[in-house]
Amino acid sequence: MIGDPNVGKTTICNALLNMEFTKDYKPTIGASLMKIPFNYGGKMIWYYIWDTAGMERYKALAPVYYRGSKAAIITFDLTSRTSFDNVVSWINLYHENAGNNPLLILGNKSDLIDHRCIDHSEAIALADKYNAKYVEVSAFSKSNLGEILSSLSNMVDLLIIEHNSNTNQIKSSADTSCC
Ligand SMILES: Nc1nc2c(ncn2[C@@H]2O[C@H](COP(=O)(O)OP(=O)(O)OP(=O)(O)O)[C@@H](O)[C@H]2O)c(=O)[nH]1
Ligand SMILES: [Mg+2]
Repeated sequence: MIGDPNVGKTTICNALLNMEFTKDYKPTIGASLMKIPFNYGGKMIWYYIWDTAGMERYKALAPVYYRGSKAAIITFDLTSRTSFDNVVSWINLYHENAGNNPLLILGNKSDLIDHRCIDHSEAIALADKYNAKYVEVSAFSKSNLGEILSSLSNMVDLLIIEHNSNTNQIKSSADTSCC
């Protein structure tokens, strides 16, 4: 999870964990690992998401979290033109360190309708340019949050460990039929 400071990365992760929305802004220091459950066609799977800091002073640490990742979620604030303009530099930084993995771009704070300055078509045009998926969300109103984890499940090959009494079977989502 990457993007400018204050765009709502931590709040989105907390909302995915059904935690209460808080108005206070507490910048993330370094990064924290979020383990988020998801019902994938009747099976419970876990996403391990690094919620990274947006503040410039922590940028040097970023590659540590990008390497070994399967996809990037790049978040901007729909009420901040600067955070939208910086999406490209976050994409470049990610690609330099993690290669050509899938990208999911989130436009957050869709509840702040009167303050919005990025329209849907502009965000879609950017996503198309980088072959990314775009989803508009609000961590406050919980709008579209379900789209985040379901989009990721279509973008990455999930590692599914099935537990039964005799053995743990490991499958990838590419050879698992679900739904
Ligand atoms: N209205 C509204 N406010 C939001 C939303 N999501 C987050 N916020 C607010 O935005 C501020 C920043 O949220 P954070 O989640 O801490 O931002 P962050 O991207 O993690 O910031 P860094 O950790 O510094 O990179 C907080 O005051 C949140 O309450 C949203 O969907 N709507
Ligand atoms: Mg944060």
